[in-house]
Amino acid sequence: MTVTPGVDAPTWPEEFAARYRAAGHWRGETFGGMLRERAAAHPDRVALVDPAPERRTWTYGELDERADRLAAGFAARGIGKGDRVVVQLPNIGEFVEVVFALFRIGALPVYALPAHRDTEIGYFCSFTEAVAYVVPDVHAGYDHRDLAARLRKETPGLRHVFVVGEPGEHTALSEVPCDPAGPFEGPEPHELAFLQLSGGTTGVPKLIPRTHDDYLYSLWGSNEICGVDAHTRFLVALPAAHNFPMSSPGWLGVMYAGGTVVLCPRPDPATAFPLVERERITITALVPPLALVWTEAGTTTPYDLSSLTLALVGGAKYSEEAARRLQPALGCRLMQVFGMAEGLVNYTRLDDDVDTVVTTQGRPVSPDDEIRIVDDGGDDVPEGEPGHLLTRGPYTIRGYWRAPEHNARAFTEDGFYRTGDLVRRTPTGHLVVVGRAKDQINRGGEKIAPEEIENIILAHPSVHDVSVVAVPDAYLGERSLAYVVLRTGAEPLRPVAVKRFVRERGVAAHKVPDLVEFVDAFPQTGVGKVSKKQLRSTAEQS
Ligand code: OOB
Repeated sequence: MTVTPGVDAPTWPEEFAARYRAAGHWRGETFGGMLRERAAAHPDRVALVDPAPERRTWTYGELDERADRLAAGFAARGIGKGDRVVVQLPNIGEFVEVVFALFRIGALPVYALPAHRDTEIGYFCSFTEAVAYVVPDVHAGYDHRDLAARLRKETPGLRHVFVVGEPGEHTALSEVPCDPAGPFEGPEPHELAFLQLSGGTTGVPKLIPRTHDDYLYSLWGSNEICGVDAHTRFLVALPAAHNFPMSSPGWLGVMYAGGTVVLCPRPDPATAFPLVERERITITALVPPLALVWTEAGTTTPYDLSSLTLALVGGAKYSEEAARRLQPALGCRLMQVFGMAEGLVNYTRLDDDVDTVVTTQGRPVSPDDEIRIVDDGGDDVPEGEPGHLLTRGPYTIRGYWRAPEHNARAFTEDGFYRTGDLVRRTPTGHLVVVGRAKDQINRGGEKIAPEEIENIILAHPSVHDVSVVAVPDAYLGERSLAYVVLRTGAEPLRPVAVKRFVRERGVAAHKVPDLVEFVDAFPQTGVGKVSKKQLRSTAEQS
């Protein structure tokens, strides 16, 4: 089950790799090595704070040692370089320990989100041929051990389930660490570090292979732009497994700089604001709906938020009006972030004027991020005009994990990633996101591939056809609406029954359609395909 570079995960042609190394973007570091170096330089500095239920802290020295011991324990159980391990942990200290232990071995974490259920986790385990799955015992009222037990029956290759907390029939993570027998061979900087999830537009989520070299560049590049240093105290309010709070600059960026990462169990102001005060948080990352809630709460909060210097907002379109209100309410700077787990990240800059910060989604991290804005035929549009965003660069993947057919569509022949976003560029080089060409719903930063939900609903015996589209929503930006055509003669269904059907199939709660409407037929395009464009405009008007 080794990973074959260029086959499992397309990689950069050698001439590009050489250029990125020569430019100093790829520094030849690995995540395991990075932690080792920080621990050697300042072993007693606090790397990580997990505030709940009782406050725990890990210094860089402790984290380094714990990662070594856990890595040794994983290795003793047969987990080796290149093996895939699905990690589904909430914002707790063990998440960081586990991923650094895997980095050390060169095993690849597959970052599942806490909200994922049987369908998604089953797919990640089988598609990546994962050898292990790491879970909490119970999180947010859900028993992950039961899911793991169901999964093990169906997935013979899944040899281990490690549980943080009470293990039940599985293995307690706390039993795994042991004395290292010797140093690991470990990964090379150009090799894969992990598989990240794509927002997706297809029936099953695509996996994003990121290397040590490329991801580390996105971290330190982001650190320079955001002013992250050893004094930074970063609050991880969003799920730690998501690319935005992980790397833009995220908890990994802050650790790269030797700063302190504080894990927040829930992102609401009632949980987060006391932590901002107590832990003297300087930076955090929010999606637009959360930024709205923080802005509202910030104006009247009794908590002292004065340590906060910067709020990064991204993941979905942030309205200018909401953006203008953030700074006065929270008393900190705003930076907009337009990024993607596939790579490219854009930031507004600390020296941009307010109008630029509130009306654009920033400009790329790297001088070697290549941006093309093209029309439907693939030709460059005149400067300033909107078009499809294509990108290529030192931290943007050249293809998804084991998906050659999809890659042929999602990337141009010369390696540009088709982002599916519609943008225009201002004279200062900032991008403004004006829309989306890809079939995706952006529900407050959480991405939903309509096709994935359509496939589930189609399995209902009363359903003849279904089309899932986005509808505008004042708070989330978008919500999902399932238009359903029932089979002739089928028992009438109620919307709630469709929602229940999707939920019972075992998918993340945010993918259950917010609205369900029954129709007799779908509008069609000239070639007889369902016209989602027309469905969306019907939805907007209703
Ligand atoms: C981030 O990553 P993903 O992979 O969950 O989603 C990427 C997509 C983009 O292609 C775009 O459609 C949308 O999310 N998006 C935005 C946006 N930021 C992301 N749309 C409008 N305005 C923005 N500011 O969402 C992500 C990854 C790293 C950093 C930040 C966000």
